[in-house]
Amino acid sequence: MPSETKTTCPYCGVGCGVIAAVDEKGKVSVRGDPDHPANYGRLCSKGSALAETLDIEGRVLYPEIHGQRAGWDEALDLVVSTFQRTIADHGPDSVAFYVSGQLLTEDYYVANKLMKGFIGSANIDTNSRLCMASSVAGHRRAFGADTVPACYEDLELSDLVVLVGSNMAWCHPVLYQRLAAAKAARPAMKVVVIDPRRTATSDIADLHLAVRPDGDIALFNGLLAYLAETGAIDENYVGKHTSGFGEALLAASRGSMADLSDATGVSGMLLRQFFRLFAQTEKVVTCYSQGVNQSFVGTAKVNAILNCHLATGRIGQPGMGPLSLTGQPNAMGGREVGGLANMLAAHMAIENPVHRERVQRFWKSPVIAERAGLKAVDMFEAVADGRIKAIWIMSTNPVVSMPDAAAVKAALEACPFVVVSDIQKDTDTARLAHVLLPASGWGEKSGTVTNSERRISRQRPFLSVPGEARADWWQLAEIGKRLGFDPGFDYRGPADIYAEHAALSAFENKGERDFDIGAHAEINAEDYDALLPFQWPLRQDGSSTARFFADGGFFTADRKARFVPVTAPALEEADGCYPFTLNTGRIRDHWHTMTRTGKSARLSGHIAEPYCEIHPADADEAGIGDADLVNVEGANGRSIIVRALLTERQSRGSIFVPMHWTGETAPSAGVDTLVSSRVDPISGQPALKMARASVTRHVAKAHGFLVSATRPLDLPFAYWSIAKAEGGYRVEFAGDPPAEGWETWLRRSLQLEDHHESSGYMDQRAGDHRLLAFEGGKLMAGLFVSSNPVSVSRQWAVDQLWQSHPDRSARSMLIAGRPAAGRPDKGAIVCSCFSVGINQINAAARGGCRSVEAIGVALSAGTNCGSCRPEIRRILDATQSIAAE
Ligand SMILES: Nc1nc2c(c(=O)[nH]1)N[C@H]1C(S)=C(S)[C@@H](COP(=O)(O)OP(=O)(O)OC[C@H]3O[C@@H](n4cnc5c(=O)[nH]c(N)nc54)[C@H](O)[C@@H]3O)O[C@H]1N2
Ligand SMILES: Nc1nc2c(c(=O)[nH]1)N[C@H]1C(S)=C(S)[C@@H](COP(=O)(O)OP(=O)(O)OC[C@H]3O[C@@H](n4cnc5c(=O)[nH]c(N)nc54)[C@H](O)[C@@H]3O)O[C@H]1N2
Ligand code: SF4
Ligand SMILES: [Mo]
Repeated sequence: MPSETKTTCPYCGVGCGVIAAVDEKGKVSVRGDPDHPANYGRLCSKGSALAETLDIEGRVLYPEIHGQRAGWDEALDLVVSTFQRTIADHGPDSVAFYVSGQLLTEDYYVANKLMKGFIGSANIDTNSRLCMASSVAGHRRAFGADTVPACYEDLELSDLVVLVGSNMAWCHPVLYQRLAAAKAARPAMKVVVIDPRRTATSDIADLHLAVRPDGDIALFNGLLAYLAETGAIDENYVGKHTSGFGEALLAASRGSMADLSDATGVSGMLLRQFFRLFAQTEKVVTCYSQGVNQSFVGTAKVNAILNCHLATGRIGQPGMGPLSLTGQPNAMGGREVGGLANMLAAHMAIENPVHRERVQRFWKSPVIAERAGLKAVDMFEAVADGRIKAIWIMSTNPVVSMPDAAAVKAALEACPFVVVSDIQKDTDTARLAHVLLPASGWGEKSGTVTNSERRISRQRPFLSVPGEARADWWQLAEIGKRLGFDPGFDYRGPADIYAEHAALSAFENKGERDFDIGAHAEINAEDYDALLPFQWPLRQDGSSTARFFADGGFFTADRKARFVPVTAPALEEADGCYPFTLNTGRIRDHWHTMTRTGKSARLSGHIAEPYCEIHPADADEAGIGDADLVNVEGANGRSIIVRALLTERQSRGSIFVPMHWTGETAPSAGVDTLVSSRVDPISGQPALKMARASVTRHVAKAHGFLVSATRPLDLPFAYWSIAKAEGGYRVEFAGDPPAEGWETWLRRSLQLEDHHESSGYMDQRAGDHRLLAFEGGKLMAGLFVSSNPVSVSRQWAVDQLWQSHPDRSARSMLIAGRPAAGRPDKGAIVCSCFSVGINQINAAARGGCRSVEAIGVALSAGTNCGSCRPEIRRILDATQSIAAE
């Protein structure tokens, strides 16, 4: 019998329950936990592929000092002595921690306690600054606390779900499936998507408003004005539980419909339809994510949305309310422990002296940070100009994910002391560490995470820890003790830390703080291990609430919510040199900088190369064809090279580039090198969704595609991108031909030996080269080079790796890069669970399959995790409309 462990998915903020099974041979498999209230058994493509990402390839196994293996004592002592010396010479603000919403609450709690209560600086910030800071600031302005008032069930109970700046189908897929299922069961329910792009999420939308980038404030202000004009305001709620409505309404007065249409980029007709729907529907949930938060006016966008819900009293009741979708698995836990530089702990405020005194007394700490510390962008600027001289980075990869990433890299290169805790060795950030500390990863570590609906769940270990990796909390506590601060850090395990965190949440909390899990203040290790998922608050007396604010009770001094007057910003007009707005974000099957999802061939098969979505008319004007490579240049003069993807889903004048590619996977495609570090002045969150850029065709002498059983040692090309494939790797590249010649390069780079036979074809004039390498008749490598982007059936070529191709005729097919007649080419993978390609779906559609369900019956596609169902629907729609033409 395999042993089974209930745990929580380490990716997005939906926070799905996972059952991990380990069989007698140590093989891991995962499935959704049917009892977990976030997912009731469902998992998306990333969750389903978790078992494929647990190998130890590339893991950091031992502490390293300057790239050399070291013992834990030696590494920790070096961290302690350097931090101590820096603090003694330059004060506590000369050191910093940059942490992550992917830490567990227990890790995060210890990091925050050490920095704010014992080192005495608030220079601890987190990648949540790039992610949730505007929501936190918006909540605090309106509600007096960072409270998420709604829960997931509200999506199912509502009659109108508005998704603003959220690509839920790809980024919160299980929640999207819950929404899609609710809409299928109750077709009267309406979905509105507000996003400049027509994403996979908009496929279930009744209305898609392709808002102008950052046109959201104008849109929601327009809505507020409309609600007032049409008598849709809940006067009773507004009068009893809020203040400031008049000012907010004054700021929102919208001018003519034509002006509003200009400001939002949405036609008057669509705007009216949306306004009417919102005004006439009582049960409305508005979900929002990075299209709202990651903006230079992110906090104002959040308040513009909250204003509409407060004005209609649609908050805290079943099926109603604003719902900020959190990105990372523990974005919420980080907020609860106060992991942001401008917060304290347990939702207390750093600027409040009563709170500071209370936390210090509870921690029995020698000091307490007196003022907010540096926010992420400022923090790396302080590293660059030498104010910060020692930094510890945990569980995040800022050299890739921060705006103005090249400057962040340069800052860390120049920083006297960089400590990095990670699970993978070769990340772009880990490479710059003076001290690299091996962290235990998902499946090895133990603790809790909080999802978007305030639900706390356990992550439990089911694997042994490789090498000398150690939990993040342990690393932090060891430093605390070595700095002389025990007993403050003398924890036996995560249960002790969790109990302390719970006790602090209830400490002198007479209902004036929302975050209260006092019921667990004395939890023991056994009960902690058995903890079932629950929503906070869970107070000492056992009372709880699934929703907040139906009857007011806000966390401001007068317990009333604040309307915040917001005005739409002037939007920049297109600039002659940089005519496009550059939008960035995520793809379905990869997670951020791919250190984990990049290990899975299945997940890498969906989209295997960095790309730039551009409207066909814009591409046409710029002389760019589909599958061309393009240079995308940012207003800072830096440029990246990515593949052009022409699509009408993209609005004109705007391009979209995903954030996932790094120095390890496609060094010329790091989009954050182009994004400026402009931030929202209130939240400090960078405007990652909006940069200015130009796009031109990238000219290269040679374009190539390589499938290989091993990873090439070098790729000496201006552009390359590598992805895991079943049995090996797939590589796209472009640049000058290698000086040593194609064959010599290939044999050297793949370390092919004499017994590897090769066969090939060369047409010097056309610049075409085809080289194949075999071992005992099995394909080990296939290189396809041409003077233009090569047309090779990618998935088919990948499928040939390790296959026997004994005779000349089989090999000539390979050289042609196309399957022989009757030998199927699946095409690009759509369903990663069952490896079903677009050509197979098209063929099934031509054969009579008309629905996603029918495709499921015929090909199994879409029947496991369901993440690809929106794409299957889109492919069917396209084939049906072609048939109708
Ligand atoms: N597959 C996958 N899922 C993930 C992640 C991942 O890496 N991969 N990461 C997780 C994390 S940490 C996060 S934060 C979430 C992010 O989840 P989302 O916020 O849903 O994802 P993004 O792709 O960043 O951006 C969402 C949308 O905002 C739109 N947008 C851009 N500008 C504007 C604007 O001005 N107004 C409006 N209304 N919309 C705009 C973009 O076109 C984009 O479609 O995803 C989480 N889930
Ligand atoms: N252009 C652009 N940039 C963006 C965004 C965008 O939409 N557009 N989104 C932003 C957002 S919302 C986010 S959240 C960030 C995400 O950006 P990052 O946080 O930089 O990305 P990740 O790849 O998730 O980095 C997590 C790191 O932690 C390591 N790790 C995994 N598990 C553990 C562990 O248990 N312990 C330790 N110590 N390490 C571990 C991983 O190997 C990896 O190196 O990117 C931001 N950057
Ligand atoms: S939706 Fe997918 S990535 Fe997010 S928690 Fe669930 S299984 Fe994990
Ligand atoms: Mo995020």
